Amino acid sequence: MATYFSEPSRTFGEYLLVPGYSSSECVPSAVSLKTPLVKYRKGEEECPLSLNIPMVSAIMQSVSNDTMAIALAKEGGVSFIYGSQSIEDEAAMIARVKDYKKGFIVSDSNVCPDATLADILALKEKTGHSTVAVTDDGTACGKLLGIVGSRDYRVSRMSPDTPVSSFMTPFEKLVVADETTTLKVANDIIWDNKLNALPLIDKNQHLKFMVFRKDYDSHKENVNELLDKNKSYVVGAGINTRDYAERVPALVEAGADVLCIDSSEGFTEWQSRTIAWIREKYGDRVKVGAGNVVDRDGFRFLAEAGADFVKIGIGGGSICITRETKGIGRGQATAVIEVARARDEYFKETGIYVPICSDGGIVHDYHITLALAMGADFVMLGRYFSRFDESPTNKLRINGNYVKEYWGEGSNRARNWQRYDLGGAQKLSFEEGVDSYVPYAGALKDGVSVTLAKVRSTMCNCGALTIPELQEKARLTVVSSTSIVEGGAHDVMLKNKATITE
Ligand code: RVP
Repeated sequence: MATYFSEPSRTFGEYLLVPGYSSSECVPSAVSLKTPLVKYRKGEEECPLSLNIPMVSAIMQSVSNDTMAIALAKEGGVSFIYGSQSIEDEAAMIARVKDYKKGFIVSDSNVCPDATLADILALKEKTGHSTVAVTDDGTACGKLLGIVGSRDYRVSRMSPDTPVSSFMTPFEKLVVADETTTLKVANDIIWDNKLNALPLIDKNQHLKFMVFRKDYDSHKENVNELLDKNKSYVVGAGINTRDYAERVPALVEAGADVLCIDSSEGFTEWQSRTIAWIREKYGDRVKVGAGNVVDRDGFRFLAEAGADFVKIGIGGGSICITRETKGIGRGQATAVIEVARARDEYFKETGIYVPICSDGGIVHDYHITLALAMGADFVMLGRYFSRFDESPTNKLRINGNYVKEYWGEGSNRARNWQRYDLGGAQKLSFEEGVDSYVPYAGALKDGVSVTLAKVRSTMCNCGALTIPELQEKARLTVVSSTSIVEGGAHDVMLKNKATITE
């Protein structure tokens, strides 16, 4: 006979934290959000790889590219670059993150000299950046012929088909510097010459980087940034259970710090085979997470297979329709609670702490705090990060509102069949995800800082200054549907929705 779970499967929105005592020392600025990313042994002084904030970005085409990875590592988290692309392209993204030099930007707005004013305006709309490099071949590393800034043209007085070469600031009039210039010297040149941007070129006049005046302050502000021992940003990469023998070596070679098997269902022989292959080839040197699972048995299976962390969540993602199409999954809160117990039990038995990640279904910022309180070591977010400037997707205006595109790996747009692969035909037989829009939310740095201010504040309300302390002290209650209504603004007329008539 089938097994029935005695508890219904619940999600984050059904829980609240009940405050505990907070002393005068329990203030948000004293909270540490440091958390382990990969497994460690009891007694080991430090986890081999930790996060400075408990957030990682989802292994998705519409979320985690190199731009996202750099932005998130600056804040202390890690992106897992999506694996549903060619091995070469994924490795190139990893290499770009590792090669990234703080303050030195590879120009993302470039045109040929025969481009027009209309092209400049379209590019500005797409990237949001007003400084455009004019290079002989229109690429970020072509021969630099000039720069177009917003002061070089007047839209109201110029025809849209005016060629760029007639209004750009030509190379002869530009202040440029050699590619070996340090950031400090570059910033001095910017200040001395009152520039907005300084192009750095090689000896053949080819563009290498841009240094922007507006970035000056942000270089100094990233107190939480997550760096490896060579001072490059830490980055993760998604892999699958099919082409790992080719993909893993390429990603390791490119410098990936941690890998994760990306699958909708992780309790499979395919995952244990993938981990075994990695262990045989690299021992413990290459770190690899696995998942997704939603219960104790799934966790134990992956922990015993040697996973460095285990990811939890089936069917809870905002773009995911797995539960509707296949009838499998589990409420995210229930899954996290059970897997956290299994993780603690495994730690007691073996002395090995295998971190767990709650993946998907974070709708409100406080859901992150709930996930941590329920035992997650960190959370993976897709929708949340897709809304920011740094996600790889287009920003559009729909019905007067700015939105960004966001699509699932199981949608026809991504067609990531390896994520849903059960060893059959190499294709996506039916969709398990949708293609959607999400409200645009500006710069990642600003969004993450507000989110984490809320997390720190709630932790203090629970009397906790660290994530382990929160997990120990948290007191959680299930809420009734009526009390959920009580939790929002109610029985008042919201000012921004009310129409005043005299
Ligand atoms: P969310 O943060 O709620 O948007 O969920 C993101 C998660 O959803 C991903 O990390 C992944 O586990 C899952 N996902 C990605 N694609 C799909 C799908 O197409 N069904 N689901």
